[in-house]
Amino acid sequence: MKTVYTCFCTSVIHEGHLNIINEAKKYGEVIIGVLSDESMIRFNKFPTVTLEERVEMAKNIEGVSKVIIQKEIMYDAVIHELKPDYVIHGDNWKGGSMRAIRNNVASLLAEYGGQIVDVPYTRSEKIRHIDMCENEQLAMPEYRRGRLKQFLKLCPIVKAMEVHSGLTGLIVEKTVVEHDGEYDQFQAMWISSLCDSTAKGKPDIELVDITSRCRTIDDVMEVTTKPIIFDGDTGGMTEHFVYLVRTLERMGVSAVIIEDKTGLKKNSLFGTEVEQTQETIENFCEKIKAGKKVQLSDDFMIIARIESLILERGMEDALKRAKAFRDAGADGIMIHSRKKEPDEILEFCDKFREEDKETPIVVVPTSYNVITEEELAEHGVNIAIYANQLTRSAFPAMQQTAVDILKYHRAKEVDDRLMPIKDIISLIDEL
Ligand code: SPV
Ligand code: MG
Repeated sequence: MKTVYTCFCTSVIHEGHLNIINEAKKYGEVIIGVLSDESMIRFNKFPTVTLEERVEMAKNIEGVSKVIIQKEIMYDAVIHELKPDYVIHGDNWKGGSMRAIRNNVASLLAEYGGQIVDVPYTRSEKIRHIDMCENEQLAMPEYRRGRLKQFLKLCPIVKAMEVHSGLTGLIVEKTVVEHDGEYDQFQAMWISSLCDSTAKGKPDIELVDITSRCRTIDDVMEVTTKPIIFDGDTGGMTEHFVYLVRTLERMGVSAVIIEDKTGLKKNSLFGTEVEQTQETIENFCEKIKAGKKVQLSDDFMIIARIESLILERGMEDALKRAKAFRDAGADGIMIHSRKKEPDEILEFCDKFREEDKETPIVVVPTSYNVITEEELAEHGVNIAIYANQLTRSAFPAMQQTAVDILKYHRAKEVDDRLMPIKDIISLIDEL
C-alpha cells in the first residue's frame, strides 16, 4: 500500500480539508501531520484549540490511518522519517509565500521519486465564514488579553511593532514573510505614545488624553486580533492609573508599560538634553502596587519601565529599581537606552538574569538597532518592541509625494511609488 502525507495547519477542519483527505485516499494510506503551535504561529493565525485537540480532530477523520505532530514548517524531518509516496496539499501553495514550502517538499520527494499532488483549493462562503468566526474569537477581549502571556511561553522572543491606526494595525496583523525558508510575523502591537501623539501632530508629553488614546486602541482592535501592549507613559497620578488599568483590561489590552518619571514627561530619546525627573522608587512602587490591586484578570500585565540609563543615573540604580519594581508586583521590566551600542542594555540583562530567571524583560532597540532579536534573546530578553519604525518610514514617503506633486503640478511622477488602488482596497476585509 502506498502512503500519502498531508500537513494540517488549522484549528477548524472544514470541507476544504475533507476534500484533500478524500483525494488522498485514492492514492493510498493517509497520514496527517498536525503542525506544532510554535510553527503554526510563525505563518498562520494563533490556534484557537490546543495541539492535543487538533490531533484528536485529525484522528477522527474517517479513513485516516495515522496522525503525527509535524514540528517544523519545512518537511525535512517528516519526509525523511515517513518517506511518503505522495504529499498532497491545496494548490494555493503554488504561489505566494507558501511556494517555498512546496519547493522544499518537491526537492525532498525528488530524492527517492515521491510525488506531489496538488488539489484545487476549495473556496466557499462557508469557509470564509469559518475564517471570519475564528478571527472574531481571537479578537474578543477575554481571548486577546491573555495571548501575550501565551506568546511569551511559545516564542524565544516576542516581537511587537508600533501601530497607531486601523491601517497600521492591519499591516502588523497581516504581514507574514518568508526569508531563506524561515517564516515570521509580529506577535504583538505596541501603541506608542510617541507615534500616537505624532499621528495627531502633537508632542509626546502626555498631552493626548486617555480618552483619545483609547480611541486609537479601539480603531486598532476593530480590525486586528493580535495582542496589544499599551505605552502608558508615567501612568499619571496613582489615583488615575487604577482607572486606566481597569479600562485597558476591559478592552482586552494585554499589558501596560509605565515609566518611572514624574512631572512633565518628555520622550526618552531626548535623554538628558531636556529636563526630566525620575520618580522615587517608593512612589513608583506604590503606583505599581495600586495597579496590581485593582486588576481583575490574571492575564493582564503591568510592566515597569526604568529610565535610569536614559537619565544617566547608572547601572546600579537601574538594577536596584528593577528588583524593587518586581518586588512591588510588576509583571515585567522594560529597560531603555538611547546609546548607539547595545552594551549597557546587555549588561543590565545579564546582571538582572543572574538573580532573576523569570521576570520578562522588555527592550526597545531603536538607537542600538545593530543588535539582532536572536542576540537579545540570548541575553534573556523576552519582548523586543519596534517602537516607531512604521511612522518613521511612512512620513518621509508622504512628504516626498507632497513635494513632488507641488513640483510637477500633477501626480504622474509619483505614481510608480504608490500602492495600487486595488491593493489598498483588498487590504481591508469586508464583512
Ligand atoms: C514610545 O514609543 O512612545 C516610547 C518608546 O515610549 S521611546 O520613544 O523610545 O521612548
Ligand atoms: Mg512613549
